[in-house]
Amino acid sequence: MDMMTPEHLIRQLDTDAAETAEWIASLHSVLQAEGPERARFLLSQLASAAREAGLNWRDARITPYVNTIRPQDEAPYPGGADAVAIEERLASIMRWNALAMVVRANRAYGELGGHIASYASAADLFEVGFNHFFRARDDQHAGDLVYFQAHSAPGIYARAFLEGRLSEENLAHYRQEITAQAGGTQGLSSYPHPWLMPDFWQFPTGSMGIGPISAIYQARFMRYLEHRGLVPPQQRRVWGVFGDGEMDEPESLAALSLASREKLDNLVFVINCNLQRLDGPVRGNGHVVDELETLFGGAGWNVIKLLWGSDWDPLFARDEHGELVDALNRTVDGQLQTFAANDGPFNREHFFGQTPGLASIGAVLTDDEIDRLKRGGHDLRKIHAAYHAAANHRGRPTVILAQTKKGFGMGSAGQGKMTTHQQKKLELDDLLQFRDRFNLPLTDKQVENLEFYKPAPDSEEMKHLSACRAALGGSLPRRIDSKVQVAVPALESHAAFALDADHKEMSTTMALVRMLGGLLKDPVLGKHVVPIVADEARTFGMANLFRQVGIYSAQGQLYQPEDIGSILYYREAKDGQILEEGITEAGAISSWTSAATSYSVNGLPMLPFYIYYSMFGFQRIGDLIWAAADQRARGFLIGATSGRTTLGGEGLQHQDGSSHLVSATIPNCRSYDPAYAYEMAVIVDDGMQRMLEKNEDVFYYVTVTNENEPQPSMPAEGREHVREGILRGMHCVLPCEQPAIRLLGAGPLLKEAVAAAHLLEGIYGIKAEVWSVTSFSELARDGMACERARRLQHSDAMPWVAQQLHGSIAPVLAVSDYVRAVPESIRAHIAAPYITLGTDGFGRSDTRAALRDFFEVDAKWICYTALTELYEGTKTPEQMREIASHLGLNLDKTISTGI
Ligand SMILES: Cc1ncc(C[n+]2csc(CCOP(=O)(O)OP(=O)(O)O)c2C)c(N)n1
Repeated sequence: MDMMTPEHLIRQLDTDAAETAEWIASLHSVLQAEGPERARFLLSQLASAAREAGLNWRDARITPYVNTIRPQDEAPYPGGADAVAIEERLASIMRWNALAMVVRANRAYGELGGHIASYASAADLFEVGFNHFFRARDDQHAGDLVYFQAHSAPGIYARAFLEGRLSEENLAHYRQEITAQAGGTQGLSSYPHPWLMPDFWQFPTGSMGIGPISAIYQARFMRYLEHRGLVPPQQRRVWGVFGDGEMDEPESLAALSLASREKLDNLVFVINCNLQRLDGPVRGNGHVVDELETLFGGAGWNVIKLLWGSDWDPLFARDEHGELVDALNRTVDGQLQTFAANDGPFNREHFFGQTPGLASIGAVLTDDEIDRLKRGGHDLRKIHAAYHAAANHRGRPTVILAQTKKGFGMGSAGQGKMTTHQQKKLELDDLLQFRDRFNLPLTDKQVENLEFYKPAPDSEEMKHLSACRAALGGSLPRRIDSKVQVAVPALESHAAFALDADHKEMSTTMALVRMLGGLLKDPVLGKHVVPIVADEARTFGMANLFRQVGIYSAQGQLYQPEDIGSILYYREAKDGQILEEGITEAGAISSWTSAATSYSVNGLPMLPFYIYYSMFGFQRIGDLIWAAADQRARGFLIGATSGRTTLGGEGLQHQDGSSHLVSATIPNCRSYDPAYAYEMAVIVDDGMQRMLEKNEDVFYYVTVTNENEPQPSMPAEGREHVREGILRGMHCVLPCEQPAIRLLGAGPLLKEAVAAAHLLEGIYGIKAEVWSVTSFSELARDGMACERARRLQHSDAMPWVAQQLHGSIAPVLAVSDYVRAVPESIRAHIAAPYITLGTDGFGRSDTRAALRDFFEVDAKWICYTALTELYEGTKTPEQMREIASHLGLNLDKTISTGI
């Protein structure tokens, strides 16, 4: 408590208080006589004079620990004191129902979990938004987007209950989704999950940090659509209510400068600064609010501190010598939490008792009044004033740092307690106290039974609540499952070059980019396509698109690009179509999610292609992809320069051998590892049809490589059958009668399998059939589905892989440029002996040939491995060594995992 704050130091350093007072008086007189504009001008002149004099002076960027908005600048409350009183009652009812929901669930089943204290602190912040700001979508307005702090979900359900959207039955099944469904009702998901409550939740926020970065990119994508002329400009906002602890996540802060750089004044963050996280204080020994003020302010945001309620105003008015402000500046968050957890007498003694001046300020209050002094985030008027200022601020995004008490109103059972985050069981006494604290019209019995409370339809509260929501376009959150279709052009129109490649040499990346160029030109689909890169467009040969469709820039292009003379010049434009995000995979995927959910969020289907180094996808930003999946995203993720042995020289951190393992775990992600350009074309075509025409909630992960290869044409005969095979996961590319072995090659290693087949036949007279496996995960999923149907419904459905390999018991050998677990995923569905080769271990930098030898996945190793299986029991180890030596293989080399 004896911290030295700047104000303290200033007082000590003030060697001439009279002179200081003169300067301040001058400022006040300028302000009064000539207004704030002139005052600001003079201050900036002073600052530059100081700079010129070499003073190296810089504004501390931290303002005192008081509200940014002065009482006299507060916007009037719509409906005045009557409305405030009604809304306070409503907030109390929300609090009770939210609490009852959690406590009830945990009374019944202690394992269900849930949170009370977070919403208790956020309730008023939500309520002001619901009653006055959060606009729903209707015929006139496309609707605001609101990101709700996930573990405050009970409060959002409580409101939906009062609005008549959820029933008591629903509330009684909080966190019991399966049981509820079995009983014919809808349960309530733990956190916001569009996948589980598709008509309700829009944005998953349960994983901390995902909400903030997503909200920023959604606000940016709205601008993108406007600037491209795809939607009319409109007053639409993105609101994000997040926790102060959540701001520790790197993603929370990662895109702050993008928001200010792009002048996203359609974006408002409300940070619920209850000063606590799960384990304890967020910044016990400092001020999280000040830290966030510096961070957001430094990044160019408009910062509004909302710290103290209206009942503090008279106290500040009496604070002639700045003692109160000084004390607040000095009181660190850990201490503020202790004050929150204690009563009036304690606060009088330990806060107001610090100096005689403070004591006299506090003397006008009774102990009870001290106890009830509100923090800014619990005062509807102050919250309204802050939201109003934020909504009307132009040119910059706004953050409101709202100070609250965690577990507000939970009394000795939870308010400000270290353990409050996980408090989900309350004793009867605590419940009764809560009722009394918030004046809830509930009998003791009703409290004991944790009955949900809903005022009569003609009560003041219910009428007010309905009127407010009606004025704002209806209920919210609400996810709209738009069924708008976009016609997909015929495959031949943009992919003829791939279907009839005729052994022209190209990489699958080149083929994809060429297809993309064609799709962008399509008169119907073209404008819906959103190419996204994170500073790798040139790597993937996409520079031609710069000129063709331009790079989106909210400011257009304010400079003459160095390469203006080139036909591929770096063209930035306000209506540019490419989102070039710079080196932020987290940002690029957030843009992708915005575009991929546009069909629902904006009622306008878009088709994003995010093309990136595959290693920096599922591994680096997997959780953002998981959230996109929850949000029912539709689009293409293109994992380029993929394959652990195919990327060549890039080495350990770049070579991806695992993304297909992770992508396979995402239920609505269809993953493909095509070898040929025509396969890729068929997959993209299928994806577009499913997502844009059939409106299926799936997205596609397709890996492409940078290895130039002669590309075969799609077989002219039986194209439908080939297409089916590609999409279901495998098709035969080198058939043979009665093969001794079947080789399954995936992606870039298919050609090694083909070469191995030639070796086997040429040297050893062994006939091998070769299959292209485009998707182990699709084969595995189909296999699991058939297996389950067999077990449960006694179905005789046969997995695709089993159908294809049916009719022979010749061994099957699979090779993939990913870890062996990928081809292993289909083992259960193969009747014949099955051997897998993959690229487990750390990558290395070297040539593809050296890497494939190292990982034992090249043609020779495939050949040798096939022989070990075929010669089992007929050749001695010495003979096998001889074969290896003949093939040029070293059986004594370090094992491929490289350990
Ligand atoms: C990525 C991630 N890590 C951890 C958690 C677990 N978790 C849920 S809430 C929470 C504390 C949140 O604190 P804060 O953001 O301050 O919100 P408050 O509940 O205090 O309002 C934690 C650690 C999570 N949901 N997501």
